[in-house]
Amino acid sequence: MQLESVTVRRMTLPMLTPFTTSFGTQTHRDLLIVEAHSGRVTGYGECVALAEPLYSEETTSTCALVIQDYILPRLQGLEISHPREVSAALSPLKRNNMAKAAVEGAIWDLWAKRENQSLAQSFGGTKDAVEVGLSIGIKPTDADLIDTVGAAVDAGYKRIKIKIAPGRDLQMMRAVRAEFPDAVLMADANSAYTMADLELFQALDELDLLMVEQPLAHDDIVDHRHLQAAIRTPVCLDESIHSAEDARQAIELGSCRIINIKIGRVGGIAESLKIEQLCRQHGIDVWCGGMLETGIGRAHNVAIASLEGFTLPGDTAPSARYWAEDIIEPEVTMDDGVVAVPTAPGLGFSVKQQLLDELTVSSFSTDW
Ligand code: OSB
Ligand code: MG
Repeated sequence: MQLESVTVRRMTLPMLTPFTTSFGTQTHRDLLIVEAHSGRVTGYGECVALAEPLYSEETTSTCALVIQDYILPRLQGLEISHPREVSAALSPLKRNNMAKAAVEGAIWDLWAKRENQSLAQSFGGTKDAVEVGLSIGIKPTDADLIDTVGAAVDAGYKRIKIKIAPGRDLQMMRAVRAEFPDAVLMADANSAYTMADLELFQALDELDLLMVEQPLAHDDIVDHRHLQAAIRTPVCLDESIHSAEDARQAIELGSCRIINIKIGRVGGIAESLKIEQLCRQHGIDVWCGGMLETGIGRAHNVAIASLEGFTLPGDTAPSARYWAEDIIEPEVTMDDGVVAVPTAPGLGFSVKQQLLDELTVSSFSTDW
């Protein structure tokens, strides 16, 4: 297969409710959708970078530039017999993982459709449904948070993640635990703390959390090792893991017991598969993270979460939670805390092309 053309669209979607983490508040999602065309088939990918470099160094604008100037030229005329070859062709380009993953994801969807396989099937996903957790942003008051957690428990989510930040941590988590003694709870710090906060994490041990996600710096695995050695709660790494090599080093050091895989953060599906395999070999639990995606990115996430090594519920809540109207149909539904893995070819959804056109504020295409 050769790519005949690729189109990249930029759009801004207002979020139904603002989402606050230790690094800031998202009220809108500024994102890219990649369409890869070959033989009258279209594959879709989503770029998960945020508008500002607050989660990682990439942004929507840097990704658009890198895709246009560096990624697409390397794919022109390339004979692709398997989508795994895309990450190999892009490997000379350092990092820019979210830009790479957006394009690789579109090509993977395209290839799966042409092979008449579901995306999950195309890389060996075995589950027919995946367990779903919810990620709850920082709320103005504990009462607001408790209401939101209560609604999530009632809705059947299998695991509830609560964002923490300095000043909104121990007391707040104690209040939630007191209200929901049996809930499966975890906290995500988005790299807001240092080892000077060790006592805080030791105190969190009392709350029987499933894990604490990315407590320390976004680029650290050494201090995380010291922290993990000093607390009972499993440490999960998110921001710190960009590749299977990073995962290997973190596992070897003992920096975490759990890894959150985000396809965008690690540069694509091929790299995600390597990390899943490595974690399976080492008994490290894995789950699929989220980046406030539309239905397109979410469908990629559900497909990857269907792999055996994804042992814990992921942030794969139906994207209707974030958007007034999603760009895919039919709408994803969650029953008893699980979402079905689509079996139709590729992503298994159709994209609302007219809505996509309406939402597009700018776009570029290859001139091959
Ligand atoms: O750390 O997992 C994170 C959203 C944006 C940036 C980072 C993170 C998140 C989430 C969202 O937690 C989870 C979701 O997409 O539902
Ligand atoms: Mg996280």
